Amino acid sequence: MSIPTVEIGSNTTAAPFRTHDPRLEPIAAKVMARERLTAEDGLALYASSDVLAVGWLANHVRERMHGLTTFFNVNRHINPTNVCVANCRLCAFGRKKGDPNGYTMGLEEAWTSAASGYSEAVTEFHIVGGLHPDLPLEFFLDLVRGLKERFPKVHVKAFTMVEVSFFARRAKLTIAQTLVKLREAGVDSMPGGGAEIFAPRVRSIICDHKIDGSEWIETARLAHKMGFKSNATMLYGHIENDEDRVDHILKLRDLQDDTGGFQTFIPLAFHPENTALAHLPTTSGLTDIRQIAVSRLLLDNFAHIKAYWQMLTPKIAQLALLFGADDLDGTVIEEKIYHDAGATTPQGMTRKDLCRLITEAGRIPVERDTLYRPVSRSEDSFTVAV
Ligand code: V47
Repeated sequence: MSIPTVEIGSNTTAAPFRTHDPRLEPIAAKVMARERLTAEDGLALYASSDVLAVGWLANHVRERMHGLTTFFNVNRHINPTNVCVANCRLCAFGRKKGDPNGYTMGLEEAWTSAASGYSEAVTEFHIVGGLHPDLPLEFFLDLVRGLKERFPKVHVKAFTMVEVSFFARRAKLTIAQTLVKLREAGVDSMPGGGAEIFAPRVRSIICDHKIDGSEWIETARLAHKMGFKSNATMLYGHIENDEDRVDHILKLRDLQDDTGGFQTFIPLAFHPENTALAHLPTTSGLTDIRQIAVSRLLLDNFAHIKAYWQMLTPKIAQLALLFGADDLDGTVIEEKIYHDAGATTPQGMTRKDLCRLITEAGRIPVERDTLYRPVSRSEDSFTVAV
């Protein structure tokens, strides 16, 4: 089959498409014609022995959308508490109330930690934590209000759909009322966590205490309809199969067709250490790279695919930039969720480190804010192009 080459400067898909897997040929034709892929196509991409060809196609789409541009941001994670009523088998971070290894920050402590540990001006606070049985919604509203008072220019990306739903239940409010309060306090957008895998068979084993997949989707739908942007994740590499992954991704694609509220998709590789699933192996580099590529190809209505370096390792995240990813996430600072589950990556990276990874991959680094607007810097301050 002869497929036209891509004509974008020095982009890496300038070589013609070739595959030894005949099942990829009709998929390649659809990709070149910008046609939507089906669930069957997704399964064929997972099953293909030609992972380089799958990557070629994903990179073609990535370069068609973004050229060589590769995004990163300067952010700081804040995890106000690890105390959690859920007892998810996938998690090494959560602790029961009363556990000596549990912690809960006071408000002053959270505000101080937001400012500490890094000299470069952050553009984003990424805030997620455990489902604490006693902390009222008002605590989280005060936390965000205090951050906004102290750091008015910093975007607050806070609370997963699971946390929003938990806050609502505890406060005896509807999800909509809770979202209004969060917005009034200063929440600007939401991270993509808690989605895990929507398939009930898998969800009931890895995180049976969390809201189910349809509640996650309906909470995200409402948040988008109320004007919030959010991200979406998928946890892979545990007990799910290819059908579960395709189902998860296509459910997100359907929701995106309806709301357009998702900014980026982040496939998260399961880290088994210190979890109740510690007997499972970690994912391989090829599984990670293929997952990035399949995500790029199926999610034709998502602008961005993020290779979260903290989870993938900087080395695999860098390779992912040639397999469909256009974003590395950020400086992060003080990652806890993966490090409790055995991650050996550094806790944070500088802008310089991130730019080097991107440039070495033949890509062009662009610092973005949470809403993907370019950021320009001088000394320790920044401006966002609007
Ligand atoms: O929802 C928990 C995952 C997520 C483990 O929106 C685990 O920009 C692997 O959602 N092994 C939280 N994964 C992290 C998250 C995220 C990260 C970076 C950027 C964004 C964004 C969102 O971490 C959880 C869960 O899926 N997780 N435990 C574990 N043992």
